[in-house]
Amino acid sequence: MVQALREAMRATAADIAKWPRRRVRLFHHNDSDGLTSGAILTRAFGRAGFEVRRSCLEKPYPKVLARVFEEEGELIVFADFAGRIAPMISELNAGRNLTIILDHHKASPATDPMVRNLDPELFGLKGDRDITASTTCYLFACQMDSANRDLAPVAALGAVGDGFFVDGRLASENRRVAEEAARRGALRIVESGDGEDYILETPRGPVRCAELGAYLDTLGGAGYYRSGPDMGVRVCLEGADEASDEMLRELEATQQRVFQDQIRRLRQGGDLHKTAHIQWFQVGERFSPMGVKMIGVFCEMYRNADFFDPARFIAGFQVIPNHIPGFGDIRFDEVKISMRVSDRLQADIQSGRAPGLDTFLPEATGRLGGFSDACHSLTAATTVAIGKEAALIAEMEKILRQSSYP
Ligand SMILES: [Mn+2]
Repeated sequence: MVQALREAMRATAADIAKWPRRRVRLFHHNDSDGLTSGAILTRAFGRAGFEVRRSCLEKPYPKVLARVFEEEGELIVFADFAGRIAPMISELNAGRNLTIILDHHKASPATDPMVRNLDPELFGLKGDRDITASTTCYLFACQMDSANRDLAPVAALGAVGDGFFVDGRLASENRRVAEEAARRGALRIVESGDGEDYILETPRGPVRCAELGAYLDTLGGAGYYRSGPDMGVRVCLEGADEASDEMLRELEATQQRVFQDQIRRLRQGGDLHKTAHIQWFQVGERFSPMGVKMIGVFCEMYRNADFFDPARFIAGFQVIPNHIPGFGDIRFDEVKISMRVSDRLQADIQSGRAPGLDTFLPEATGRLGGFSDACHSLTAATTVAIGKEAALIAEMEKILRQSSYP
């Protein structure tokens, strides 16, 4: 590990050991990397004698953060998100809480000494190659107490789940965690045709990490508003069982039913609106009780389907419920927009013949007072107020018209 990161983690772990209040407010993401991160920290803080109040978030929404930082004298931890918004968190925190960020996405340094941004991106590691949030949390947990080394297989599970490989193999810190898990007899690293397979030894026998990672993704995504993340964290620490299998089956059935209904609507044509460059649809609350990640999952799964025009950008809207499980009611009154492109448009974007989604969605969102989080050239998502859907599309068309894109 980079020496400076280890030192920063050690210093923060020492501050935790001296922290007067033995309780921690833990926020973590809902995908397999986020759930394993939440599990590792829940166990590590539990062992250190802390009461852990854990909440799973799909995103660190500003309205949630505003509520979180009404507190004072608390220990607050964010895992698998928030690295980039450390300056905003610093302003909200204003020295009043000890706040720790264990993320691996693009990061900005904190500006409040009481906010510790331990995102390895700030220490020369690459979050999309060397280290996941699960591995970051694991390394931090080991600084708290070397007994937490037994959590290496949970970290390895998150690393495989996030899907960053070099030549089909985990790399750098992620790889070292897998090797530690293997030394402990909890993981087998097996050569496969195009790299490596990672097999976890669980109470029910060997399971591929890739398979268990997808299992967790469904619990956390499709099950977000149905205690799926709680079940996911339990699976990370204790293994899958009949109850988690049953929940998975129900969630898969829900997803199947909801998606098929949406496909039928899109096929019938009435749900799909088309402008010069964009095709868009609004699922409202029909995807409930699945999380708002699912609008992105839907667009991703069907981006090449025949009910979409391969030449137009795809945009799906889903209403964000005014409630965060395990946290409380929050009036968002917002919709999430997820955008994807067909293979054909993808080739045009990659060759520079078409603009990437990140060149117009965040800009248009900003003009409407919305919130941009994760925007890349081929996948992008932001949020705006309910009712601004058509205005957002119009704003994007305006930007596209002003660019040289025909
Ligand atoms: Mn992650």
